[in-house]
Amino acid sequence: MNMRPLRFVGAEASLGVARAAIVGAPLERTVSFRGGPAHAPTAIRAASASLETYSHIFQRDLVELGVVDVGDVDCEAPLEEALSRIQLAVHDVLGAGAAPVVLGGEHTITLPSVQAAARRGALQLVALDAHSDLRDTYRGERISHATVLRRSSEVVRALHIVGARSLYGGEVDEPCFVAPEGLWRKLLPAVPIWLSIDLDALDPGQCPGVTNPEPGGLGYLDVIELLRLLRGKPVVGMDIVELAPPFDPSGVSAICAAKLAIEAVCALWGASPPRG
Ligand SMILES: [Mn+2]
Repeated sequence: MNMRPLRFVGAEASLGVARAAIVGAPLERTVSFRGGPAHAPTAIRAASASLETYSHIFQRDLVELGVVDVGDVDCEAPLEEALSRIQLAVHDVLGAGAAPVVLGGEHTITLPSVQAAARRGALQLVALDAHSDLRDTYRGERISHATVLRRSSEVVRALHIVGARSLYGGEVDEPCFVAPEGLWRKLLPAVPIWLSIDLDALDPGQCPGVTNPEPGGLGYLDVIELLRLLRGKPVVGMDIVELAPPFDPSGVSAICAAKLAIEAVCALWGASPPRG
């Protein structure tokens, strides 16, 4: 038989030599508006097949950099257990010397991801998000897509939120909000960075298939500029969350997510020479 599993385009390396690792985290538990993130890792992998592995912008090729697709974390478990499985997967990838690229799933998956990265030392979180996700509790829950940046802020040394335009009103004095062009001034020098891209940070005109669309967002090329800014900085891992395939009938949002993953890997982990 000549079979192959569905995997992210160009992810042909193995863990141990790969510079980055695709990790699916199809968690969908606390979604409040419209569902679908459980199907996102599969949709993003399928969409990636339509894309080139070469980044014309960053002049790197995913295949040459070495990327592995380790599959999906089994999230069919009570929330706490699912989160610890995600944390373990991210921890294992980091331990293997690769940068995790976690495909959510709802935004809640950022918490176990940064917890895994913070086990290795100080960390700062750069989150692209339309929503502040800074509530202390939401619908009685302390851990939820609407509280994930509050919980994550308790784990990291600094939190920087770019693209927020949906706030509940209690967080306006928080120092974490930053304009895209101001991020470089806010970053703590030499402190490792986790990058979280909630796709709703993008304008719904360019990435409509998300759980909670919010008008007035970043353009795709704004996100590319942020990747350019983060290039050469100590980014240790990233996630891309909140794609809702049922609300992405054209598939363009899944392609946007897959393309951002390719550009991010080429930008963030393509600067140094390949691993020997
Ligand atoms: Mn979010």
